Amino acid sequence: HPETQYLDLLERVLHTGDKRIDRTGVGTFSSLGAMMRFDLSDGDFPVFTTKRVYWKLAVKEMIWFLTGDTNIRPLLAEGVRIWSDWPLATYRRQTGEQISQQAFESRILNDESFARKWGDLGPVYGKQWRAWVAADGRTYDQVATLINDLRTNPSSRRLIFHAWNVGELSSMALAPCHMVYQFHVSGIGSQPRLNLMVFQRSCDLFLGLPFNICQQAALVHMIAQQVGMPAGELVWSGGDVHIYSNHVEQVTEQMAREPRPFPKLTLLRRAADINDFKIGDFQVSGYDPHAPIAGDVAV
Ligand code: DHF
Ligand code: TMP
Repeated sequence: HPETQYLDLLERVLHTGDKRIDRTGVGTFSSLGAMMRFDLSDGDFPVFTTKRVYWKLAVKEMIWFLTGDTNIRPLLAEGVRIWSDWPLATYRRQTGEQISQQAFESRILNDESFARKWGDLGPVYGKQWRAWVAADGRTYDQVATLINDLRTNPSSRRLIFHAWNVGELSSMALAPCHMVYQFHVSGIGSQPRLNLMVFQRSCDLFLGLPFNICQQAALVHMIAQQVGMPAGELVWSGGDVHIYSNHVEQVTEQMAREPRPFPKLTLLRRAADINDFKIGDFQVSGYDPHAPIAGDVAV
């Protein structure tokens, strides 16, 4: 089962990882370098099954990246709370007000000028993907260029979008984790298939990775539809892959579980373009995971 790659990685990092204190102060077991491959053909959708993964949240996050937005307000409007902790920490630090997460989120939702001031994460993924500002002063839409190149020059070795904009890192709430997306078309001339390799420099194996794999798979399915090719393979590679010390119990429980078959993804509609996908377009069938396992995110 392909999910065994993940369970094996958890075990390796837990047993051979280097124990250290990280930026957040929580502490991790950390190793350098990992790779996993997932077959996406026939609608296969790698949503891990050894705990329930909230795939809709992960896909909504991907749709949000694709809009180019960097404010958490539209995420909250969709019920996605995974990015609230970072602007909340900034707000508490700068105002000294011990506002609850819930109260902060309602203010972002109900007060547009508050949201503009406190809800923005800086020039993170969406900004770099859709409107990278270059030295020549021009703005580059890397995603639109990618889709155009896939249609006109599928054998290119430059089918990339990248988020590590060095000059803007210091104004981002969090430096990009999944930073390089490289596409590849195999079977040109006979049965073309769209493949993606991702490089993720830093990976929270318990909370981040299950979201990342499923949203990256969703992205391949979306772009594949747009360029008229079936989805092929997702190759995921990681730099600093780590398990937080407050996730060890959860991960140990998860490693004892038997993976079940991955679900299937059907895109119910042909989107007019890459900006036009809605969560309702994603139909997932046959997802039968083990019970959820909760864990705190290190901020
Ligand atoms: N920081 C850290 N330390 N780890 C991360 O994975 C991470 N991910 C970020 C931003 N910063 C991060 C963005 N993605 C969750 C999942 C993905 C994510 C952030 C958080 C998360 O907490 N998932 C929970 C449930 C979330 C919910 O129901 O709202 C889970 O059990 O999967
Ligand atoms: P860092 O910037 O100090 O590496 O911290 C980022 C943390 O967030 C790290 O634990 C990796 C994790 N992360 C993911 O695993 N996936 C994601 O998509 C994001 C945004 C963060």
